[in-house]
Amino acid sequence: MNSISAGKKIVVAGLGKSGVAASKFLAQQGYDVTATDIDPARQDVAPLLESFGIKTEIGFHNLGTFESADLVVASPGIPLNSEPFQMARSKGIPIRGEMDIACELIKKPVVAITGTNGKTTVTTMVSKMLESSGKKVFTGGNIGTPLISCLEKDIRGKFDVPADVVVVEVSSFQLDTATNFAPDVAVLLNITEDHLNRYPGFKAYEESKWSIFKNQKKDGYAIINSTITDAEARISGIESLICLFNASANPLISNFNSITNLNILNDFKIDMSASTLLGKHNRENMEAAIMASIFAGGTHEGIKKILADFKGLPHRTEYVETINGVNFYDDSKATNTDAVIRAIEAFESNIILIMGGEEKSTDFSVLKPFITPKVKQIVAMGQARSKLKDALYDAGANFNMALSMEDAVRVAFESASYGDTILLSPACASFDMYKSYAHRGEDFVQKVAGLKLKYNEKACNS
Ligand code: UMA
Repeated sequence: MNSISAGKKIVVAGLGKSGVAASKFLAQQGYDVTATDIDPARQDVAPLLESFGIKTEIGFHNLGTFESADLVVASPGIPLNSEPFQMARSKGIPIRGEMDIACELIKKPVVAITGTNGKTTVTTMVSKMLESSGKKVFTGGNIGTPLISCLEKDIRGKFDVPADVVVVEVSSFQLDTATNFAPDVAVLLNITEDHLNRYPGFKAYEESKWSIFKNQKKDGYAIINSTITDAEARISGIESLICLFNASANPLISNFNSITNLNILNDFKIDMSASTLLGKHNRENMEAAIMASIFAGGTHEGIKKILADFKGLPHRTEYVETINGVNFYDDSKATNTDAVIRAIEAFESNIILIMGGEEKSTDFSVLKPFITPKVKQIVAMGQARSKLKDALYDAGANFNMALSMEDAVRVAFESASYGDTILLSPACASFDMYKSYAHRGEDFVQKVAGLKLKYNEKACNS
């Protein structure tokens, strides 16, 4: 198996979705796999793994096991400076991710999408555009399905993907363990501050994002938002065919600019006015999705159909409810400041912003210039609430603290007037109180429903 064929003993670290899928796949290929997770609760996956002949070390990481491995397969959620990885590196043992190993074995065209924000939306759009162009698509990666699970052995014993094209959402964590990853089409949507608890600084995070292009072949396509800081300088180091997009150039007609004169794009001036998606960021998402789909064999008709049909994904500035003229929106997916800025920009004014959660060494003060004209009140909750207060109490909006989602929704509604917008857009991860951003968004929706019930009862009784 290409670059892992030399390695017989493989340690898979982390037994979430990525690690379990990698362990099973590698054991099925005959490797000597030890699967390990620091969390004792992951004993729940031990019987399954052991049924594949995999050794398990759960509740601890044994440095000796890492030391004697030929290859370490790292889950994206484990920081690369963790002790077992440092030890493996010091012994010259390669550390790779499940996505990297999978990609090397995939012989179908791979479209990879990264960026701080919008990557799930664009991944979904590209998949739908290709499907509506008649292609069979496997969609995976950071979006939720481990990429390695697309690989099946065919009757000749060769790996294959039962699809025409693979569309993969890629996080910076996955890029950090990608040594050979060489997508045919790679998209970089944007780079803004995020995950600074995992990187020594913003520069390191930027490096990670730009590395999506590093192994691309000369005939691969690099699709890049030309407004990213330093884009011009970075592009000079990329070997593949570069295609730029810039949503501010023309709001309605897709505006591609290929510095390598790709005629294929000239035939594809697509009217984006049929889309109902709001905001400049969504125009960028559409431009990127159209280009990626064209290069992966999408048709004009297939692409246009999805532009008109796609209504956006849950928990991304999603309308929830109106109570007494106050509109509620769920933007729980906004786990960094840039996403919050994009959400604020999508509304006219009179926003009551519910923020907070688990923070990631974020500088919340960058939000100040966006809060002043549009946000009338901030309600801060979760672990980050005091840090939010320190950063934003003088941003020009009233400031309140809340102890729970129910409390936050109530406080926000009590201070709202007819026509106001209550927007959950946290700028934080959810893990201090929830299993995921989706779980947090669902709780918000539920608490808004509870509020509506109470409001209606009160209205009936008065
Ligand atoms: N663990 C250890 N040792 C440690 C630390 C953690 O063993 O020192 C264990 C934990 O106890 C846990 C496991 O590692 O059991 C978790 O691994 P993981 O966090 O990598 O989670 P997975 O379930 O494998 O999910 C991963 C991605 N998770 C992260 O990047 C944090 C998923 O992206 C992805 O969908 C999945 O692989 C399939 O590809 C999620 C995500 O939050 C959606 N991504 C981040 C984001 O979008 O912002 C990057």
